[in-house]
Amino acid sequence: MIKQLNAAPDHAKLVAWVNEWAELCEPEAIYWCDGTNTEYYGLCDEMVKSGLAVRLNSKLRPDCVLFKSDPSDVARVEARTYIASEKKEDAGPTNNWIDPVELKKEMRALYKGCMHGRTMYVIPYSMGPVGSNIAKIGVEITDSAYVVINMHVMTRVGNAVLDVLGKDGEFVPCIHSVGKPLENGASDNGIWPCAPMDKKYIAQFPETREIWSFGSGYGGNAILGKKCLALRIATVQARDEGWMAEHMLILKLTNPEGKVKYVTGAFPSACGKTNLAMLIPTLPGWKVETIGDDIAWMKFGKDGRLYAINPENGFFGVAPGTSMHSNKNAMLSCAKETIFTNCALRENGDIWWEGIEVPLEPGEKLIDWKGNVWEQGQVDADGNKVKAAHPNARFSARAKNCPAIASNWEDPNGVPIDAFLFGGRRPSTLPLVYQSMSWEHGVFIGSTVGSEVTAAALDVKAGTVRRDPFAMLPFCGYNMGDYFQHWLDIGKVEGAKLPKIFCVNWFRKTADGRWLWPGFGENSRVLKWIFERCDGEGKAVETPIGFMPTTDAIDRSGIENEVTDADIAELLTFDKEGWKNELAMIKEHYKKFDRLPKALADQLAQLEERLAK
Ligand code: O2Y
Ligand code: MN
Repeated sequence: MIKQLNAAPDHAKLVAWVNEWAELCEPEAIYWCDGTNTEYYGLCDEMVKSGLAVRLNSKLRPDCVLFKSDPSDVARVEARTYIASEKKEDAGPTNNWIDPVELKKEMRALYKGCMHGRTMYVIPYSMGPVGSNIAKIGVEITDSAYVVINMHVMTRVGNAVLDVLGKDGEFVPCIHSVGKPLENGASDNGIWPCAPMDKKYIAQFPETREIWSFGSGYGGNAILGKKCLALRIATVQARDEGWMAEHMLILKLTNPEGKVKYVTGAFPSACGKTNLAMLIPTLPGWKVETIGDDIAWMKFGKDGRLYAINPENGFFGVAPGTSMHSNKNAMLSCAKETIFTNCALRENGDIWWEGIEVPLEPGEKLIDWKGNVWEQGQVDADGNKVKAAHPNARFSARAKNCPAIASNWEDPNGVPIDAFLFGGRRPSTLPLVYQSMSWEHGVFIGSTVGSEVTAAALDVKAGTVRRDPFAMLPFCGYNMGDYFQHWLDIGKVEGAKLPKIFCVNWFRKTADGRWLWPGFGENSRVLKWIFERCDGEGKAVETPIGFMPTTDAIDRSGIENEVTDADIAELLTFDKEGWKNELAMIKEHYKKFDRLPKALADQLAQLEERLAK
């Protein structure tokens, strides 16, 4: 008999679905999450007691816990992430496709009895402010209390969501198990439970809008509201319902006169997306406030503008490299009530990671993310530096604790978007900023986003660009060519007052490898030009790639010595030869897509013509 730890809600379909999974997974007990602090801290206490978590020093880091994962379970696993659409071509050439019927058969066998000795938690959650007409409801079943507390931070959980669901409301069913049954009264003994790599599956079923995840307890593999629902499943819903689900930050930009613009931005990983969302402007009088750092859902309002909500409730931020210098607001967001994963533990009971810019005591010994004693400068048997924190170590911090969070970040109607930014790490060719010539040209820019990869790291030719269109390659739940078409269709909606589209590149270097642009808070100078362009102002010249600022259009007051006249000229040069090479690379990139819209092929041809002039 499965213990019922509390009462099930009055929603027949939901209860039947939970019971069906309970029958298969055979948990010891079922618990319906209510979303309260009592529940959250109770689960934290349980995990601290059982050795799965460490409570941090409450004076230094109040109400914070630290987890260390299994070394095999430290990131999203793209190779085990599937789009299980009925037809392979609907997943497209850039997704891992798998037959849904076969997969369900295989996964059902894995789920059989997988929750022995564990509690099955049922988490009703809302992506977006509860009750917003842009928000969506999901219900995640999981056997991981770590997932429950992360869902508390990253989504809105509990009774308020059940109230919106009522007796028959729609929800996206999400099933998750760590895939480690506890037989005959065994316990985890403080060891992060997960299954071996070949048993891990993160599966999205776009036609039936289901998510099935097995074997991993980490991040986007297990916290199913985030990448699985808010992107992979939501992209499909957005396509069918005429809205947009994007891998974009949302920021609120206020000028010295108090005028506001809302800007979203899509960047591949390691481009400082969270830093931009929480930027502290160096330009006097300008203000940036955060609406979201990772995902934007946008719907047309009656006025024809796109209104965006952040479907999330927190930040699942990369810890290494985050410091009071690189992102003060992120550091303050995780000053309390935060879940840390795979960070190092200091003797004083605080966390530490590479790049935190907090000096350690001389000779101080830490516990590294693997649980070993660690000292600064430590090297392994091959002479490589041992890292105290895993490079993908994370903080799960509440958005409400971010000092830069905008007062209207939870507006259920969303915020009207003025500009879309696309960008990548491009040491050459791409200027600091330029504006698209049209919506279609902007979609072309989005479809070519990418970052240059370091030749040494990947054994590739220097200058190779890894393309990540719209920063959506791992997150689009259907054929990427159809997704491009959806963007083009959005541009044709009658009466639409669309955001302007810009490409930014904070990562330009000189030929001898010097950064040309200081980045961080100085990026506010580029945001200022974007703000002006949205108002039909801001000096620009038309070039074959789009509208580029004149060299005096970027406000360099106070940084003229750091970014010289020569530097800004280089940052804003149209590099014809570089672009001819870029064109050839884009042609190669476009060959990957089986359903490339004609409008994008036309954009490519038009660029080629302009470059030939
Ligand atoms: O490794 C993970 O599971 C996290 S990945 C992630 C987390 C927060 C925001 N974005 C991402 C991403 O991969 O885009
Ligand atoms: Mn992301």
